[in-house]
Amino acid sequence: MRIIRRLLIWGVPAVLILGVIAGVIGWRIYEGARASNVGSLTFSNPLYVPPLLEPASDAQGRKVFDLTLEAGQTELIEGELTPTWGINGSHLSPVLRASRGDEVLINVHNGLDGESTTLHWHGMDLPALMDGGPHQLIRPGETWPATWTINQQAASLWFHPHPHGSTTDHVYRGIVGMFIIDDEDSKSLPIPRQYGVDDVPLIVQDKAFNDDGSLRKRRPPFASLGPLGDEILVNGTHDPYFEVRTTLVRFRLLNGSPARTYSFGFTDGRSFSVIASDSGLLESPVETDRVQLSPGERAEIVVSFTPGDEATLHSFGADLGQDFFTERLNGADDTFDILQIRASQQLDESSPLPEQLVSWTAPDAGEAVATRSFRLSGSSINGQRMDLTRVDEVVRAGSTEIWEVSTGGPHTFHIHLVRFLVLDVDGEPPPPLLGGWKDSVQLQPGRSYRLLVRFADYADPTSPFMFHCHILEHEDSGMMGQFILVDEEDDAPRSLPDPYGDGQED
Ligand SMILES: [Cu+2]
Repeated sequence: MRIIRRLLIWGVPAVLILGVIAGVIGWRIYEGARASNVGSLTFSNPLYVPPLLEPASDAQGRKVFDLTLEAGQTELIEGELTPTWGINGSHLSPVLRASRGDEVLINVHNGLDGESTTLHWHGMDLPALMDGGPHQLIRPGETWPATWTINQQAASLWFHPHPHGSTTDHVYRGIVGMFIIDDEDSKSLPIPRQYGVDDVPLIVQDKAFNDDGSLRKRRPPFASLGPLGDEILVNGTHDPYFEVRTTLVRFRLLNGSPARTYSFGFTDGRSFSVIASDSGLLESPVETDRVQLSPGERAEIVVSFTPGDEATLHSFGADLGQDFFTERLNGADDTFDILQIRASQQLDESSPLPEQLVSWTAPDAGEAVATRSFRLSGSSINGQRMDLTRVDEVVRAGSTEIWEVSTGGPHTFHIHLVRFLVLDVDGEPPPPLLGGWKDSVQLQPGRSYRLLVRFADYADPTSPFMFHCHILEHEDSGMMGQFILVDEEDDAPRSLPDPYGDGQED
């Protein structure tokens, strides 16, 4: 009797628990298999390369770009029409390009029916009122003129909506574009720069689709990062290939996905050179066979080809810094073919990459006038969720600070306006790929990152900049804070107006 009772007391719950564990693992294996493009692509569609938008010029000599946000339908998957959003078209945006010293005027017209949004220039050094964060709301039918002088080194920046609480949705529907900044270095160095030929943007995004072709936010059970698509689009192209005609080709990789981290490399194991990170060229090319990008991060890579060559750009399993099981729940083990690259039988010989690209004198960490600590966990930063009316940090305009960032889970820390250097990770010098200027950094749980942050001289005590997690649903759920730049601490306001508080938004 006693044995039977023990069996019932211990056996039944044990069987139930084992059943749940097996169910979760089975579901993940099923979902994981669905999320693996390996072998399933035939590379049958030519890669779409978004056109460069030619600027007009106004009486003040500004480069004028007119952008219209609009809804439409796009054939993202063969034979299916997907309702999407785009800029000057139904999906994604033309590429914007300007040089250091240019004054730009960008008229952003909101042609979306009944939807307010914003357009944020990610990585741009500019006044807070022009930043396009959640405070610069553009209501349907309105046009927002953003104007500033380009004042930073050559880089691959990007732009996307940033409305309070609905960034994931607006980005996922397709409002994403690349903004290329040139400077004297990028124009004179012997690096590939013929747009669309040997200098090619690759906006990588994962999507999932319903049977009727509409976009679906696919959520594997227990994934904590947000939607993880099972189809990869590159510049909106599914199953893409690209033909190259030169021995060296530069790809500007942007992870424009809501939650997924990619570890890019080639299936034949070939190495390549990373020449730039988020905020511009590295001092020297870094030779590697993998570059990992979390949402919002960019890297420019230069890949070498021989005549008739074929190479497959692939995403291998990513390292989120979590334990084995949690990584799998978050899709870190998913692998994808990204793009097939086909080299012509005759290739134009490119100049070899220079050993040095740019040189800079890193600011001395001793110049930092303040050290601030940020802990990302739950849906908050330092225990506080985003409040549009609260000023979280007051920073002296033109100063340099050290921001110490740590996290309970995998997050990506992005600071508007600035570029920063990673001083150290857990007290150790950063790996070479984190050695350049950045605006976003992937954080691994339990580690501490010290960032040396330079703040531009745009004092405006009434307009905040954001700092936040760039995993979009984390941002939407409140993992974001605000800082203002001031000349004098006394200028700091206690609260800010809430642009969503007039009843037009819900
Ligand atoms: Cu996050």
